[in-house]
Amino acid sequence: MRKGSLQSITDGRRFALPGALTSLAASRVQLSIIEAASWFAARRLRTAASLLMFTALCAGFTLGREQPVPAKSASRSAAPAVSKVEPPSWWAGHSINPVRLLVRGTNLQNARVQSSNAAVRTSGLLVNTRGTYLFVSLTISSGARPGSYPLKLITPDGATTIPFSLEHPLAASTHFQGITSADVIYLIMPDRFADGDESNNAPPGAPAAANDRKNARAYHGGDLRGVINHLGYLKQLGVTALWLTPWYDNWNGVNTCDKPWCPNTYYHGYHAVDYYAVEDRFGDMATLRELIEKAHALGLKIIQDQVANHVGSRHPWVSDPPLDNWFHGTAASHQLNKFRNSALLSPHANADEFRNTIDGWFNDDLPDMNQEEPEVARYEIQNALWWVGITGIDGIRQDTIQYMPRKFIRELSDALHRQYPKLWMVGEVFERDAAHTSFFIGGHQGWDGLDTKLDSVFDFPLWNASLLAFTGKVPMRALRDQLKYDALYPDPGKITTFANNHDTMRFMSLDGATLEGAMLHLAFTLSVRGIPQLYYGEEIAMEGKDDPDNRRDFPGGFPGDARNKFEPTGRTREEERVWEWTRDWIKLRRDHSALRDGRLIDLYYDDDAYVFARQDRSETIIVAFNRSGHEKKITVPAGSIGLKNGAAFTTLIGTTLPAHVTNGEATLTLAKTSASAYRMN
Ligand SMILES: [Ca+2]
Ligand SMILES: [Ca+2]
Ligand SMILES: [Ca+2]
Repeated sequence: MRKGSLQSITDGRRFALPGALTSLAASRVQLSIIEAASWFAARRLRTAASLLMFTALCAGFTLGREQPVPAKSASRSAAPAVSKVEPPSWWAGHSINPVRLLVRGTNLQNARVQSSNAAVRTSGLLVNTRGTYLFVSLTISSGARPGSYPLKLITPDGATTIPFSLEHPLAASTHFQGITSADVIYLIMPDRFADGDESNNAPPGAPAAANDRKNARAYHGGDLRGVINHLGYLKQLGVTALWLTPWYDNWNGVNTCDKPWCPNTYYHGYHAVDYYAVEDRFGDMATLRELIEKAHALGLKIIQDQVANHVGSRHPWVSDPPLDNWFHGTAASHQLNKFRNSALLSPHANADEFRNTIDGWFNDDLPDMNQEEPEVARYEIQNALWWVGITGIDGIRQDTIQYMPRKFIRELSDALHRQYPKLWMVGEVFERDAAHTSFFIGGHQGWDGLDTKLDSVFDFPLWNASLLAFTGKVPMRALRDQLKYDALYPDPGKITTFANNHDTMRFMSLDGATLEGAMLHLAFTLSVRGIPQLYYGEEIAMEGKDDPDNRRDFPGGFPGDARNKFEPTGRTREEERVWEWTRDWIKLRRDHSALRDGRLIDLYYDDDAYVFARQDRSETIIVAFNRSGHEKKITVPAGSIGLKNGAAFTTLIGTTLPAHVTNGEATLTLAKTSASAYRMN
C-alpha cells in the first residue's frame, strides 16, 4: 500500500491525490508538501469515513461468508458450538510444535478440550470472557500419521467437536523454492487478468452491482482459472514467478456512499475477512492448488501476497475480537496512521509518532493487528506458514510491512526460514529513500540492534529514479546517483527491482512518457542488479493513471473483449514491439549469468547516457542506455573491466553500431533512444 495516499475508507487501495505520483516530484521538499496535503485531506475525510463505518456496522454483515457472533448470544445456559478453527490443519514434524488453535464459537466458557488420540495432546487453554473464542495448544507427536484428529470440546452445558487434521507434507524438492536474482517476477491482479470461470462471478447473496466491468472499483470476474488458462502465455514471455495480489477471502458486498470512489468493492483482496479461505470469486483451494502445481510444472514459481498488518473491517473479529487487545484500538476508538514513516527509521523519533505509525489504522476500514500481543504474533506466523505448507508457494510478498514491529518481522522471517530454508519474503516499504528501505532488509543490524532477516525489499528509490530518467525529468546520471546508495544494503543483488506495480501509475500514463521511454525503463529494470518484477500489461505498454485506472482488465482475458492481446495477432504493431522487447531482455537475463548475479560497474554517465557493466567470473556484459534523440559516441575505461586492445564486441540486443578497444579505452557508438547490451569476447 502506498503511504501518505488519500485513501477512502471504502476503496481499500487508496485514492491518490492528483499529482501524488504523477508529478514524481524528485525533490524531497515537494514530496513533503504532497505528503502533508495528503494527510490533511485524509483528516478531512475522517468524519465522513467514520459515519460510513458506523453505517456499515449498523447494517450488519449480511453479505459476508462469515457471520459475526453477537456477544449477547453467549448465554451460559446453552450448549457450546464451534464455527471456525484456525488453523484447520497442521503437520507432524513441523518446526512449530505445539501449534496454537484459535477456535470461534458460542458458549465456550468453562470449556475443556480433549484429544482422543495420543498422537495429539492439548494444553494452554484460554477462553475469552464472552465465550466466543478459545485458544488451545496441540502438541503433535513426530510419528503422527496424516488424517483426521477431531478434538472434543466439553462445557457444563454440553459438548461438541473441533475438527482438525494432519496433512501430508508437500515435497520440498518441488515446492517452497524461494526467489532469486535468476527469477523474473510478474505481478497479476487476479480480478483484472482473465476470467476463466464465469460461474463464480456472482456468489450467492452478492449484489449485482458488485460485479460490474464498467465500474473500475467493482469486481470484473477475473479469477485463478483465468491465470491457469494463461500460464502458457507467461511461459512464452519468459517470466519465472507470479505474484498474485491477495487471494484471502474478502467481503462479497458493495460499499455505497456519496463519494466519487463509491460504489466500490474489495476486488483487490486487501481486506481479508478470513485469513484461512480462498476468495470465492477467484475459485477455491482446489483451484489454487491446481494453479500452483501447473505453474510449477512449467517452471513458474508462485508468490502469495500476505497482509499481516491489518484485516478488513468486515472481519468478524472487528465486532467480537478474540482478545481485547487483538487490534490496536477498536472500530469505535482507534488512531489513524498519519504515515509519518520517517519515525520508523529515525533513532530520534518521539514515542507518540512512532506508536501512531505502528498502531494507527491504515484507514478506518483496515483494523490494525497488534503483533505485540503474543497470541496475535503466533496466529499470524502460523497463518503464513499454513499457506506455504498447504499450497507449496515459493515466496511471500508482505504488504505494508513497515507498519509492523521490526521484532515481529524478524520472528516471521525466522519462522518461515526455520521450516522452509529457501522460502523468500519481500516486504513492501513504499519509500523513495534508500536509507529507509535498506533499514528493513535483512542481513544487517539496525541502530535498534535488530536484523529483520527479511529476504528482500522493493526498490522504490530506483524505480522512482528510473521513471524520472526515462520520462526526461532528471539527467540519466540520476540512475547512477541512486545506485551509489547500494552501499547501504548488505547485498544489493537481493533487492527487488520493479518496473511498476498496482499502486503506481503505469509508465505510459506519466507526463513525458514515450513508447521508447517505456522500453528503456523495462530494459533497465531487467538488466540492473536485483530481482526484477514486472506488472501485468507492461509488456504491451498498457496505460493507466492512479488506482484504480492502473488496474484495467487485460484485453482478451474477459468474455466479449474486442481484441485478445494474449495473442500476437491481437496486438498492435507497437504493442508487439514492446512485447518482443520485454521477452528478449528477459531471455538475455536468463542466458547470461553476469546479468543475473554479476557485479555492477559504472562505466559512463552524463545527462543522456548511462553505461554499466555486469561482470562475473564467466563473462562481462556492457549495458548502455542513450535516451537522447541522436547517436552518441562515448568512451569507457576498458582496463577497469579487463578489456584488452583489440577486444571484440558482440551485440546481444539493440542496434549494432561500431564498438572497439584502443589505447585502453573502449569506444561505443550508442544509437539514438536506445538500450543495448554487448558481450566482450
Ligand atoms: Ca470468474
Ligand atoms: Ca469473498
Ligand atoms: Ca500496524
